[in-house]
Amino acid sequence: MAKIERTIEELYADDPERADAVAFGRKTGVDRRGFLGGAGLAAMGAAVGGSIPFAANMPGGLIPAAMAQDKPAAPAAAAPKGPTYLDFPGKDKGLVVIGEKPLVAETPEPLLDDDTTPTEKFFIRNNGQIPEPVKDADKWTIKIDGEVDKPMEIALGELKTKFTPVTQRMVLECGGNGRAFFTPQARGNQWTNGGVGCAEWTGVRVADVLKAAGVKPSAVFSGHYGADPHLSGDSARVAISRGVPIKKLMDENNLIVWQMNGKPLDNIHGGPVRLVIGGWPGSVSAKWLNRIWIRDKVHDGQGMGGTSYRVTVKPMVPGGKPDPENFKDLESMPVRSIITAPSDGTKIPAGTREVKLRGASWAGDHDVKQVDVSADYGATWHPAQVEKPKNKYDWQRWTATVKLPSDGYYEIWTRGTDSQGVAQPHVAGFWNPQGYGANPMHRVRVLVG
Ligand SMILES: Nc1nc2c(c(=O)[nH]1)N[C@H]1C(S)=C(S)[C@@H](COP(=O)(O)O)O[C@H]1N2
Ligand SMILES: [Mo]
Repeated sequence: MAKIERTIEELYADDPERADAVAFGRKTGVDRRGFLGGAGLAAMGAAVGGSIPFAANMPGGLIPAAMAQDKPAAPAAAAPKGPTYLDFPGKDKGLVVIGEKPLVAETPEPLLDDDTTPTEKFFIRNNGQIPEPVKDADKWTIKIDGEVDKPMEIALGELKTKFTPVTQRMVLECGGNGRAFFTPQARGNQWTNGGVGCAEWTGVRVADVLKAAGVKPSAVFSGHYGADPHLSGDSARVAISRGVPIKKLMDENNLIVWQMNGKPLDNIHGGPVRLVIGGWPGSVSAKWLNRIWIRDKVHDGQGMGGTSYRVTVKPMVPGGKPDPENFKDLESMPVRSIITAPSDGTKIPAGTREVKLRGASWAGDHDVKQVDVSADYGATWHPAQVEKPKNKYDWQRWTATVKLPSDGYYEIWTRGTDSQGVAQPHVAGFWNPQGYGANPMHRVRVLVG
């Protein structure tokens, strides 16, 4: 066997076509054999450090490598760059920075193992600058104007006493979560599965406040504004301003929030006050909220229109030129399931024949009907025990046990199915230029023995 110059993972990273050919003995996508065998199997076994009992089921086009990272065959200079971990006051050092300016950091799946995501572990997504924290939170004001009978400017202190506070656990997920799974690479922050968290939010219902303002029949859409300066510092420009149709806005679960996990909302998460709109891209949940503008037409703020937070109407050629007419807003987030324990790359003692799994699953506006797990590349699936959501827009924790026939290298896959019967695909489909809606199954790799 020729000497290995690159790990199979590196090869997949820079030349997936050739990597597949090496591993699966194929030249093009059409005439692939679809089986891992012979020299390919031996090379792969060597790369992962164990035999691969379910190799015959391994589909082409999926990166099988793994623990190969422990022993890079390439010189250090050529080795792939590792993640940059976040160093931010009050934040877990395990968060991974995926953007510096503006600051964006995701939460690796094992850090999402808590039923309720602790604030330290909650992902960060900014589009503009991070504003200075305010001293007197209760004096912060929010303007409600546009298509309402009684436009108002209400102080947070007043909001807290005039309306009834509620506490709910709800998922907040970035619209681009999963973007890194697209091929070719889509434009934007390369989220894997970590642009998500599920916290306990305390605030008042958006609907209660809007009923007090009196929404006019002419109301069509909302436009949300926050106090964060544009990245350029230009005060005429807005960092982000998105909105939702009035029907979605009036969902009683939407909150104007000043507490996260029982503590005053941190500045980095939009404190003193933000919106939390369940099930839809996180970008509609404005941080540092200072205005809800009720509009008589679809909002046209920063981050609306074009290909921003939008998916295709009819599928387009990946990497192709977008037709501006072919896009619609991404609304409900797609179903996703993640394995939060064990973590990817876990080594398990020889002789272990059962692995206990924990995870979470959520599906935008929908409930999760079912979560299945597989340890044989999807040949057989086993149902997980899925908990009920605490309230609408909560995620659902699940547990499962998978049986392994022998020592060796395995991939464990999880697949969520929503209440509409829509399940996660094997690979990210329906490519779009800014990379929304990628929700392929999550896979973790374990080595037994
Ligand atoms: N004012 C303001 N609100 C905002 C943003 C922003 O940049 N500015 N980012 C949005 C996006 S894209 C997401 S995914 C969530 C992230 O919230 P978090 O940083 O608290 O996790 O906030 C949303 N609200
Ligand atoms: Mo986002």
